Amino acid sequence: MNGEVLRTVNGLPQWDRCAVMGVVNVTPDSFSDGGRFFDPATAVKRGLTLVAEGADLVDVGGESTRPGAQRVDEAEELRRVLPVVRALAGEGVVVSVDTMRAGVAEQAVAAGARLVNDVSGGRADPRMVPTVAAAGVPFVVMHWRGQSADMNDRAVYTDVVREVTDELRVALDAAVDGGIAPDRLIIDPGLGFAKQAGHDLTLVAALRALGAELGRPMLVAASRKRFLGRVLAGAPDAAPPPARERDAATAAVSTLAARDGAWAVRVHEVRASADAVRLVHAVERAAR
Ligand code: PMM
Repeated sequence: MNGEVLRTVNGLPQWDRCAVMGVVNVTPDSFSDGGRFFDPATAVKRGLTLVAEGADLVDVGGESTRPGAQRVDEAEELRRVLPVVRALAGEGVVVSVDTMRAGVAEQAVAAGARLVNDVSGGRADPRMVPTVAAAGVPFVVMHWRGQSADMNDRAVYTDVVREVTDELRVALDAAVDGGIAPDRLIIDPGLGFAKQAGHDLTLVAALRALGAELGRPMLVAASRKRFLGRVLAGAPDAAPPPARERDAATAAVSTLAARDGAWAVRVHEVRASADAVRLVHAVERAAR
Protein backbone atom coordinates (compact mmCIF):
# COMPACT_ATOMS: atom_id res chain seq x y z
CA MET A 1 0.00 0.00 0.00
CA ASN A 2 1.49 3.38 -0.96
CA GLY A 3 1.59 6.65 0.99
CA GLU A 4 -1.14 8.16 -1.18
CA VAL A 5 -3.69 5.56 -0.14
CA LEU A 6 -2.82 5.87 3.56
CA ARG A 7 -3.65 9.58 3.47
CA THR A 8 -7.20 9.00 2.28
CA VAL A 9 -10.06 8.68 4.73
CA ASN A 10 -13.49 8.50 3.14
CA GLY A 11 -15.56 11.37 4.52
CA LEU A 12 -12.70 13.72 5.41
CA PRO A 13 -10.65 16.23 3.42
CA GLN A 14 -7.46 14.81 1.97
CA TRP A 15 -4.38 16.62 3.19
CA ASP A 16 -1.21 16.23 1.14
CA ARG A 17 0.90 15.86 4.28
CA CYS A 18 0.47 14.53 7.79
CA ALA A 19 -2.50 16.42 9.28
CA VAL A 20 -2.54 18.10 12.69
CA MET A 21 -5.43 17.40 15.03
CA GLY A 22 -5.65 20.01 17.79
CA VAL A 23 -7.07 18.92 21.15
CA VAL A 24 -9.79 20.70 23.11
CA ASN A 25 -10.60 18.86 26.33
CA VAL A 26 -13.80 20.26 27.82
CA THR A 27 -13.00 18.63 31.15
CA PRO A 28 -12.03 19.71 34.64
CA ASP A 29 -9.50 16.90 35.03
CA SER A 30 -7.58 15.92 31.85
CA PHE A 31 -3.98 15.32 32.74
CA SER A 32 -2.39 18.08 30.70
CA ASP A 33 -5.04 20.74 30.13
CA GLY A 34 -7.85 19.84 32.56
CA GLY A 35 -9.89 22.84 33.66
CA ARG A 36 -8.40 25.30 31.17
CA PHE A 37 -11.19 25.03 28.58
CA PHE A 38 -14.07 23.76 30.71
CA ASP A 39 -16.33 26.70 29.91
CA PRO A 40 -17.90 26.18 26.41
CA ALA A 41 -17.12 29.69 25.15
CA THR A 42 -13.48 29.30 26.21
CA ALA A 43 -13.33 25.88 24.57
CA VAL A 44 -14.72 27.22 21.28
CA LYS A 45 -12.23 30.08 21.34
CA ARG A 46 -9.43 27.60 21.99
CA GLY A 47 -10.53 25.47 19.02
CA LEU A 48 -10.51 28.48 16.70
CA THR A 49 -7.08 29.50 18.00
CA LEU A 50 -5.75 26.02 17.27
CA VAL A 51 -7.06 26.27 13.69
CA ALA A 52 -5.44 29.70 13.31
CA GLU A 53 -2.19 28.12 14.52
CA GLY A 54 -2.35 25.43 11.85
CA ALA A 55 -4.65 22.64 13.06
CA ASP A 56 -6.42 20.84 10.22
CA LEU A 57 -9.06 19.40 12.51
CA VAL A 58 -10.05 19.77 16.16
CA ASP A 59 -10.79 16.90 18.55
CA VAL A 60 -13.36 17.77 21.21
CA GLY A 61 -13.61 15.56 24.29
CA GLY A 62 -15.72 15.73 27.43
CA GLU A 63 -14.28 12.86 29.46
CA SER A 64 -10.77 12.53 30.81
CA THR A 65 -8.99 9.26 30.06
CA ARG A 66 -5.89 9.90 32.13
CA PRO A 67 -4.68 6.87 34.11
CA GLY A 68 -6.92 6.37 37.13
CA ALA A 69 -9.71 8.64 35.83
CA GLN A 70 -13.29 7.88 36.84
CA ARG A 71 -16.03 8.10 34.23
CA VAL A 72 -18.49 10.97 33.89
CA ASP A 73 -22.15 10.22 33.12
CA GLU A 74 -23.52 10.59 29.62
CA ALA A 75 -25.69 13.63 30.31
CA GLU A 76 -22.69 15.52 31.66
CA GLU A 77 -20.50 14.47 28.74
CA LEU A 78 -23.18 15.69 26.30
CA ARG A 79 -23.53 18.96 28.17
CA ARG A 80 -19.78 19.55 27.85
CA VAL A 81 -19.25 18.48 24.28
CA LEU A 82 -22.30 19.39 22.18
CA PRO A 83 -22.20 23.21 22.32
CA VAL A 84 -18.50 23.18 21.48
CA VAL A 85 -18.90 20.75 18.57
CA ARG A 86 -21.87 22.71 17.21
CA ALA A 87 -20.12 26.07 17.41
CA LEU A 88 -16.83 24.90 15.88
CA ALA A 89 -18.57 22.97 13.09
CA GLY A 90 -20.67 26.09 12.45
CA GLU A 91 -17.43 27.99 11.92
CA GLY A 92 -16.40 25.49 9.26
CA VAL A 93 -13.90 23.59 11.44
CA VAL A 94 -13.48 19.86 10.77
CA VAL A 95 -14.47 18.51 14.18
CA SER A 96 -13.76 15.14 15.69
CA VAL A 97 -15.54 13.96 18.84
CA ASP A 98 -13.46 12.06 21.40
CA THR A 99 -15.92 9.73 23.13
CA MET A 100 -16.45 6.12 24.17
CA ARG A 101 -20.26 6.52 24.16
CA ALA A 102 -22.48 5.79 21.17
CA GLY A 103 -25.08 8.29 22.38
CA VAL A 104 -22.51 11.07 22.52
CA ALA A 105 -21.08 10.09 19.12
CA GLU A 106 -24.55 10.11 17.56
CA GLN A 107 -25.51 13.52 18.91
CA ALA A 108 -22.11 15.02 18.18
CA VAL A 109 -22.36 13.89 14.54
CA ALA A 110 -25.84 15.43 14.39
CA ALA A 111 -24.26 18.63 15.74
CA GLY A 112 -21.65 18.62 12.96
CA ALA A 113 -18.78 16.32 14.02
CA ARG A 114 -17.25 14.57 11.01
CA LEU A 115 -15.13 11.96 12.77
CA VAL A 116 -15.64 9.76 15.84
CA ASN A 117 -12.49 9.19 17.89
CA ASP A 118 -13.10 6.34 20.35
CA VAL A 119 -10.13 5.53 22.58
CA SER A 120 -11.73 2.13 23.25
CA GLY A 121 -11.87 1.32 19.53
CA GLY A 122 -15.55 0.41 19.85
CA ARG A 123 -15.11 -1.88 22.87
CA ALA A 124 -16.47 0.25 25.70
CA ASP A 125 -19.98 0.62 24.28
CA PRO A 126 -21.49 -2.21 22.22
CA ARG A 127 -23.68 0.32 20.42
CA MET A 128 -20.72 2.36 19.18
CA VAL A 129 -19.84 0.42 16.01
CA PRO A 130 -23.45 0.12 14.75
CA THR A 131 -24.03 3.80 15.57
CA VAL A 132 -20.95 4.95 13.65
CA ALA A 133 -21.84 2.60 10.79
CA ALA A 134 -25.32 4.10 10.57
CA ALA A 135 -23.97 7.65 10.77
CA GLY A 136 -21.57 6.91 7.90
CA VAL A 137 -18.66 8.85 9.41
CA PRO A 138 -14.99 7.86 9.82
CA PHE A 139 -13.91 6.15 13.03
CA VAL A 140 -10.62 6.05 14.95
CA VAL A 141 -9.86 2.58 16.30
CA MET A 142 -7.34 3.03 19.11
CA HIS A 143 -5.49 0.22 20.83
CA TRP A 144 -7.18 -0.21 24.22
CA ARG A 145 -7.19 -2.87 26.90
CA GLY A 146 -9.75 -1.48 29.34
CA GLN A 147 -10.97 1.57 31.22
CA SER A 148 -8.51 4.14 32.57
CA ALA A 149 -9.29 3.37 36.22
CA ASP A 150 -7.07 0.26 36.14
CA MET A 151 -5.46 0.26 32.70
CA ASN A 152 -1.91 0.39 34.04
CA ASP A 153 -2.39 -3.15 35.39
CA ARG A 154 -2.83 -4.27 31.78
CA ALA A 155 0.51 -2.85 30.58
CA VAL A 156 2.00 -6.34 30.23
CA TYR A 157 3.46 -7.43 26.89
CA THR A 158 5.89 -10.01 25.58
CA ASP A 159 6.18 -8.27 22.21
CA VAL A 160 4.36 -4.95 22.36
CA VAL A 161 4.43 -4.22 18.61
CA ARG A 162 3.14 -7.68 17.71
CA GLU A 163 0.41 -7.64 20.37
CA VAL A 164 -0.76 -4.09 19.63
CA THR A 165 -0.86 -4.89 15.90
CA ASP A 166 -2.81 -8.10 16.44
CA GLU A 167 -5.24 -6.52 18.91
CA LEU A 168 -5.81 -3.56 16.58
CA ARG A 169 -6.55 -5.98 13.75
CA VAL A 170 -9.20 -7.68 15.88
CA ALA A 171 -10.79 -4.29 16.64
CA LEU A 172 -10.64 -3.29 12.96
CA ASP A 173 -12.27 -6.56 11.92
CA ALA A 174 -15.03 -6.03 14.50
CA ALA A 175 -15.64 -2.53 13.14
CA VAL A 176 -15.90 -3.85 9.59
CA ASP A 177 -18.12 -6.76 10.67
CA GLY A 178 -20.32 -4.20 12.42
CA GLY A 179 -20.84 -2.30 9.19
CA ILE A 180 -18.21 0.49 9.14
CA ALA A 181 -16.71 0.81 5.67
CA PRO A 182 -13.00 -0.12 5.73
CA ASP A 183 -12.12 3.11 3.93
CA ARG A 184 -13.51 5.06 6.89
CA LEU A 185 -11.26 3.43 9.50
CA ILE A 186 -8.18 5.01 11.08
CA ILE A 187 -5.83 3.18 13.45
CA ASP A 188 -4.06 4.53 16.53
CA PRO A 189 -1.48 2.66 18.67
CA GLY A 190 -2.91 4.23 21.84
CA LEU A 191 0.29 5.61 23.34
CA GLY A 192 0.04 5.68 27.13
CA PHE A 193 -3.04 3.47 27.28
CA ALA A 194 -2.15 0.28 29.18
CA LYS A 195 1.49 0.95 28.30
CA GLN A 196 4.64 1.75 30.21
CA ALA A 197 7.07 4.35 28.87
CA GLY A 198 9.26 1.67 27.28
CA HIS A 199 6.27 0.23 25.43
CA ASP A 200 5.39 3.66 24.07
CA LEU A 201 8.93 4.24 22.83
CA THR A 202 9.04 0.83 21.16
CA LEU A 203 5.75 1.61 19.41
CA VAL A 204 7.01 5.02 18.24
CA ALA A 205 10.05 3.24 16.81
CA ALA A 206 7.74 0.85 14.93
CA LEU A 207 5.13 3.28 13.55
CA ARG A 208 6.00 2.69 9.93
CA ALA A 209 5.76 -1.08 10.28
CA LEU A 210 2.51 -0.85 12.21
CA GLY A 211 0.86 1.38 9.61
CA ALA A 212 2.10 -0.76 6.75
CA GLU A 213 0.96 -4.00 8.33
CA LEU A 214 -2.56 -2.79 9.11
CA GLY A 215 -2.88 -0.82 5.86
CA ARG A 216 -4.98 1.97 7.29
CA PRO A 217 -4.24 5.67 7.90
CA MET A 218 -2.69 6.13 11.35
CA LEU A 219 -3.27 8.73 14.04
CA VAL A 220 -0.43 9.23 16.54
CA ALA A 221 -1.23 10.91 19.86
CA ALA A 222 1.91 11.36 21.94
CA SER A 223 1.14 14.87 23.13
CA ARG A 224 2.53 15.62 26.61
CA LYS A 225 2.25 11.98 27.62
CA ARG A 226 3.98 10.29 30.50
CA PHE A 227 6.60 8.55 28.36
CA LEU A 228 7.85 11.95 27.18
CA GLY A 229 8.11 13.03 30.79
CA ARG A 230 10.18 9.93 31.54
CA VAL A 231 12.56 10.61 28.65
CA LEU A 232 12.97 14.27 29.60
CA ALA A 233 13.53 13.41 33.27
CA GLY A 234 16.68 11.57 32.31
CA ALA A 235 17.49 9.42 35.33
CA PRO A 236 14.84 6.83 36.33
CA ASP A 237 14.41 8.35 39.78
CA ALA A 238 14.32 12.00 38.58
CA ALA A 239 11.04 13.93 38.55
CA PRO A 240 9.55 14.36 35.07
CA PRO A 241 8.77 17.90 33.88
CA PRO A 242 5.07 18.84 34.12
CA ALA A 243 2.84 18.02 31.14
CA ARG A 244 2.90 21.54 29.75
CA GLU A 245 6.68 21.48 29.50
CA ARG A 246 6.60 18.53 27.12
CA ASP A 247 5.56 20.37 23.95
CA ALA A 248 8.98 20.42 22.30
CA ALA A 249 9.26 16.66 22.83
CA THR A 250 5.73 16.32 21.45
CA ALA A 251 6.76 18.18 18.30
CA ALA A 252 9.76 15.88 17.98
CA VAL A 253 7.40 12.89 17.95
CA SER A 254 5.25 14.69 15.38
CA THR A 255 8.32 14.92 13.14
CA LEU A 256 9.05 11.23 13.57
CA ALA A 257 5.42 10.25 13.02
CA ALA A 258 5.06 12.38 9.90
CA ARG A 259 8.30 10.91 8.53
CA ASP A 260 6.97 7.43 9.26
CA GLY A 261 3.78 8.00 7.29
CA ALA A 262 1.25 8.96 9.98
CA TRP A 263 -2.02 10.32 8.64
CA ALA A 264 -2.30 12.78 11.55
CA VAL A 265 -0.82 13.73 14.90
CA ARG A 266 -3.06 14.71 17.83
CA VAL A 267 -1.54 17.55 19.88
CA HIS A 268 -2.44 20.12 22.52
CA GLU A 269 0.01 22.79 21.33
CA VAL A 270 -0.40 23.03 17.57
CA ARG A 271 2.11 25.55 16.30
CA ALA A 272 5.29 23.49 16.62
CA SER A 273 3.70 20.30 15.25
CA ALA A 274 2.17 22.24 12.34
CA ASP A 275 5.68 23.45 11.51
CA ALA A 276 7.07 19.94 11.94
CA VAL A 277 4.64 18.24 9.54
CA ARG A 278 5.13 20.97 6.95
CA LEU A 279 8.88 20.62 7.18
CA VAL A 280 8.70 16.85 6.77
CA HIS A 281 6.48 17.33 3.73
CA ALA A 282 8.95 19.79 2.18
CA VAL A 283 11.86 17.42 2.81
CA GLU A 284 9.98 14.53 1.26
CA ARG A 285 9.13 16.56 -1.81
CA ALA A 286 12.76 17.65 -2.14
CA ALA A 287 13.85 14.01 -2.07
CA ARG A 288 11.68 12.98 -5.03
N1 PMM B 1 -5.23 10.10 24.17
C1 PMM B 1 -5.99 10.83 24.98
C2 PMM B 1 -7.29 11.19 24.60
N2 PMM B 1 -7.77 10.85 23.39
N3 PMM B 1 -7.49 9.77 21.32
C3 PMM B 1 -6.74 9.04 20.50
N4 PMM B 1 -7.22 8.68 19.28
N5 PMM B 1 -5.49 8.62 20.84
C4 PMM B 1 -4.94 8.93 22.05
O1 PMM B 1 -3.81 8.49 22.33
C5 PMM B 1 -5.70 9.72 22.95
C6 PMM B 1 -7.01 10.12 22.54
C7 PMM B 1 -5.47 11.23 26.32
O2 PMM B 1 -4.84 12.45 26.25
P1 PMM B 1 -5.50 13.87 26.67
O3 PMM B 1 -6.21 13.69 27.99
O4 PMM B 1 -4.37 14.77 26.76
O5 PMM B 1 -6.44 14.31 25.59
